[in-house]
Amino acid sequence: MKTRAAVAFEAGKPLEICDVDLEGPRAGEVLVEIKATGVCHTDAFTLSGDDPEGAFPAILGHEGAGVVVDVGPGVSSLKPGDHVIPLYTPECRECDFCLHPKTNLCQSIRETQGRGVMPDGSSRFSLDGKPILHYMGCSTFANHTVMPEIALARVREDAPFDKICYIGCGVTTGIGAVAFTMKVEPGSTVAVWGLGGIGLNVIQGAKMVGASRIIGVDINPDKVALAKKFGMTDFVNPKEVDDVVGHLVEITGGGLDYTFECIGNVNTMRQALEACHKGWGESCIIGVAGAGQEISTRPFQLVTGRSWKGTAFGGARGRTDVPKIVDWYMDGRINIDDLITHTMPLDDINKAFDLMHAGESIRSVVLY
Ligand code: NAD
Ligand code: DAO
Ligand code: ZN
Ligand code: ZN
Repeated sequence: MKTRAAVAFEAGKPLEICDVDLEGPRAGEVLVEIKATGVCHTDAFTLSGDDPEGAFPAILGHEGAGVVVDVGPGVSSLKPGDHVIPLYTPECRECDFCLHPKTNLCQSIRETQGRGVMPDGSSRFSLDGKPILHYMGCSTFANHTVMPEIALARVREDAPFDKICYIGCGVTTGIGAVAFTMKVEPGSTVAVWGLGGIGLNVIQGAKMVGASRIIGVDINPDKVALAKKFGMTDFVNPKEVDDVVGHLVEITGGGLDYTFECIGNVNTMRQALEACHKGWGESCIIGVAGAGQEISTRPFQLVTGRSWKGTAFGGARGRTDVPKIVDWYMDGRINIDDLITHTMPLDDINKAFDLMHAGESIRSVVLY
């Protein structure tokens, strides 16, 4: 079949809207009509050329929601008409990682997904007979995509696609980092570096679990109003403070119980670790740093009881946890609507990247 897609032909160039060829689902695969997709910082990171796994031409996008159109042989958990959220972190429920209680990093299709192909090693997308790569196993910047069954979470049918698509990455990453990865306890103090599409979800996660103080750190003061609405109690602008770590340690009487880096900057990762309380503070890296970059701190920071952790997709096991997070949204426990600041048709998708780079959007959502 033909489907309309935004194709990344090469790094650093705008996406091009094309009618591409899409082959139907093979064994264990599912054809999905994407109804809405968010545009995440990680798509921009890959398009920039900084992503070591980034390969072109590709159809980017990993934060979608849609409807099952067709299933390949052997697919048993999904049928046409089911509403689904694509998962860039699949959940096969069989591999050593899925069976281990401490990780969500299913490895069953990791190698092929990282190369931009389906588990059988081939791509379903092509243009003029030449293959176009998949991206993060999802490729939601196409009106239709083919995905492995194990990388689709079935969700309730009354949930709006234009909101729940954000659960496919940003919402789950931020809230999950707090609730699943770090298991922040009620009454904890929390600081969040970067008040963007991920950091604001960390803030609402921290509020949801009952954190007593939630400090936001960002160089853009325009983010303050929304961050306060989501639960931020204090704001620190590094441009107005000489020593961010010293300032945070001082205003918290010794440092934070938990910190989260949601920027992808190795200097702020160090700040977030060193602003943790001596003896027990724990820092979580969420931001993805550029290829070849390294983090550093004095080892004594860890010797004296601070811990450095990281999270992918908020530690969520997608097929199990994503439907629950959709329920949290539908029950009014989490706010997604106020984070979706812009919507646009696929033809205008490059505007979503411009808005992101200008710091004007939290989330842009493309509606098909
Ligand atoms: P964003 O661009 O929406 O937000 C980044 C924020 O950081 C902005 O508000 C910006 O003003 C602020 N900022 C930039 N430099 C700063 C500095 N030096 N000090 C303080 N604030 C600064 O980005 P996002 O969509 O929220 O994504 C954040 C990071 O999370 C990215 O690196 C993205 O790739 C990563 N990410 C990780 C996962 C995961 O599973 N680990 C999932 C999704 C996204
Ligand atoms: O299993 O080795 C692995 C990696 C899984 C990929 C997880 C990616 C998480 C961070 C990228 C940002 C997501 C938008
Ligand atoms: Zn993302
Ligand atoms: Zn698995």
